[in-house]
Amino acid sequence: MDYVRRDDCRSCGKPISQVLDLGSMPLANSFVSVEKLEAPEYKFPLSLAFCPHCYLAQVPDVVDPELLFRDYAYTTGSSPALVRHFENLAGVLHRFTVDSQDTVVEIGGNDGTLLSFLKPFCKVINVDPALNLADLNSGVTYIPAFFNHLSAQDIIREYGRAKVIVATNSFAHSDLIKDMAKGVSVLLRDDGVFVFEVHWVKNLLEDNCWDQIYHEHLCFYSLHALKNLLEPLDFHIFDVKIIPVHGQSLRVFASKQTEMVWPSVEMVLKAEREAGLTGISTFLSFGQKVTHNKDRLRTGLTNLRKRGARIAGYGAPAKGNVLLNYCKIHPHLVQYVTDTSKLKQGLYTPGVHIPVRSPDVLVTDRPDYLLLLAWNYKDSILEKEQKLRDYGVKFIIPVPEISIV
Ligand code: JHZ
Repeated sequence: MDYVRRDDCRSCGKPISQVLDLGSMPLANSFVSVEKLEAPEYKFPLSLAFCPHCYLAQVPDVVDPELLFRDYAYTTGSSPALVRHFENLAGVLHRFTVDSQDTVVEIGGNDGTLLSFLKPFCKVINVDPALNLADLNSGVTYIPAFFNHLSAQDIIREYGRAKVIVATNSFAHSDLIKDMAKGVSVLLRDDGVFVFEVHWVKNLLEDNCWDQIYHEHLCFYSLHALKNLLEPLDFHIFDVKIIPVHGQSLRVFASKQTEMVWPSVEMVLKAEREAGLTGISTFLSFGQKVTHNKDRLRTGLTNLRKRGARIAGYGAPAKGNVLLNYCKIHPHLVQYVTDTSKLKQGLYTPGVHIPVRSPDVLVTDRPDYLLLLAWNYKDSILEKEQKLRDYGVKFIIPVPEISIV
């Protein structure tokens, strides 16, 4: 089946409650070729739910992962800020791999950006279901598979157990998160460390970055929810860092052995309690804020167009496609979007079918406004595009509140 909707929590199994309905949504990374523009597209309900028992915020709408991840348009290496981030993370992981025979396994390692920084020092394996990304992983062992307890056992048979297992965002991409965690437990050496990064639900709510909600992102974790998920599986979360990635993310360190727990863990838990992340009312008011943001953005763009302004989009991230579709922004409002990824250029955004072009077009065609869909790189993009801004091009930042710079 292509789609199922669950009414129980994927972490604790108890009933969940819907807090936001984003309607029928195409798959956020399924860019469309010109030949397929008239063909039917996959669209599925998209909503957010909260589990009042273990505090996991989650998308209950589960799309077959074969449709989502086998042919993947997103490449990490297309965003220089992210490449720098992974270089930094590689430095952190390198501290846990003292021996050149140690193995680092990455779950969902995409184009191998992170592992490329580690491959001079240890053995590196990328387990990622995308069939189209294998060739980008030079010098990295690439296993085109979904990570679960079965693939973990296959890896042990062929390569042995891992000193480090790392997952950046992919730990939020699976419906079967307990199975993924069990796979980590099987594959990880007893003295090993599981390091993962996930978008922090506190940031989702406070910075109103609702466009991060799509079928790939099935879990929006708090540290509370992560402890409730991982501790019964005998993991100890011993450290956590708040990092400025995709808004704000958590970098979590867990092991199978009891380690000294750093004060950071209690600090994050305290911040979450104060932010109301263990109560459903916080999530319900977020839902209302999202509807308001959608209405304002659509009205604002419509008014600009009525006054004759030309608007394009900057970046074609997956989240941008959620924003364009939920706000019903068609090519009559935003003529085209630009993206640095060659895999996206020449295609059309899913659902609303806005053409994706190379950023080079902006040198000659200067629109009046650029809707910043890749808002998570705002600072670096505004700096990089200073010349365009000097020519009078304005950037529209859609979240947390609409602003024009
Ligand atoms: P970016 C991806 O989401 C998908 P996306 C995935 N599901 C996930 O979990 C999250 O990451 C975490 C372009 N760009 O990183 C490059 C420019 O054009 O926000 C990218 O296509 N010019 C794995 O897709 C896109 O924008 C620029 O100057 O929301 C950014 O995508 C820069 C900096 C980026 O992730």
